Amino acid sequence: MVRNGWVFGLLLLTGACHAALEPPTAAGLQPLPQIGAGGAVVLPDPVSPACRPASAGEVVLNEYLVRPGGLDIDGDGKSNGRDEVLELTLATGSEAVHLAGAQLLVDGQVRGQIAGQTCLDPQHLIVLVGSTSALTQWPPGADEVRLDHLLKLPDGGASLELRTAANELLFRHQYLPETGGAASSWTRAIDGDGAADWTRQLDLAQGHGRANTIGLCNNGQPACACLASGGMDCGESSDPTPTGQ
Ligand SMILES: [Ca+2]
Ligand SMILES: [Ca+2]
Repeated sequence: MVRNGWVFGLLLLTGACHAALEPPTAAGLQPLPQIGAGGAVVLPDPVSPACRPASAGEVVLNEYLVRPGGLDIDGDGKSNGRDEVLELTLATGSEAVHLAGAQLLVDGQVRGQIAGQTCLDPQHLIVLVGSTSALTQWPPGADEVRLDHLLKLPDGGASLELRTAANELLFRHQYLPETGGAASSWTRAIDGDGAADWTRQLDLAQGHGRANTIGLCNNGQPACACLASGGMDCGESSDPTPTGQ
C-alpha cells in the first residue's frame, strides 16, 4: 500500500510539472522579438490587434535622446546609435490604441515604420527604439515599440514626424543641434503634456541629476506616478521620493 501511494503521488507530481510546462494560452499575449543569427533582432509575425490605430493628434513626443554620449539605454554594455530612443505618450483618454505601420520621418524622409501590433495603454509610457537596439526590460508601465530600421537621429538638429499608415500626423517636433557637454535626453517639463516646454532632463530640478528617464516619469517614478488617472494603483511605487536612479 505504501509503495502504491508513493507511485500515485509521483504521478500527481509529474502531472503538475507537465501542466506547468504547458505554453500560456491566455488571449492577448503578444509575441516578443527574438535574437537571430548574428545578433539581429527578429520581429514576430504580426497578429491582429484588439484595438484601433492611433489617430491624428493622439500621440505626444515626451522625451528623446539623440546623442547617447556614454549613456547605455539598451543595456548592452556599449553606448552608440542603438541607444538613441524616443519616449511617447498617448492622448486617448482610457482607450488603448496601436501604432502598427506608423512611419517615422526625419527631415521629411521616411526613416522606417513601427513593426509589431501591440495594443498600447494610454497610462503607460511608450519607448520607441531602432531595429538593432538590444532587447530591454523596461520599468513597469513602459511598453516598447520598435522601428524596422535604425533611428539614426542626426546630432545637428532635425525635424521628427510620426505619421499613421494613412499619413495622418501624430506629432511633429523640430529639435535643436546637440552642442556637446554632458549627454542628456530632452523631456517635457510636464510628462504627457504636449504643450509643456522642453528641457534637458539633466537640468530638470525634479530629475535629481538623471541624464534620462526613458520609460519613467521625469522624477524617476514609474508611469503610474505621472500618467495615471482615475485611481490607478501605483502600488509601493507611489512614494514620491526619487529612487536615486
Ligand atoms: Ca547600448
Ligand atoms: Ca521619461
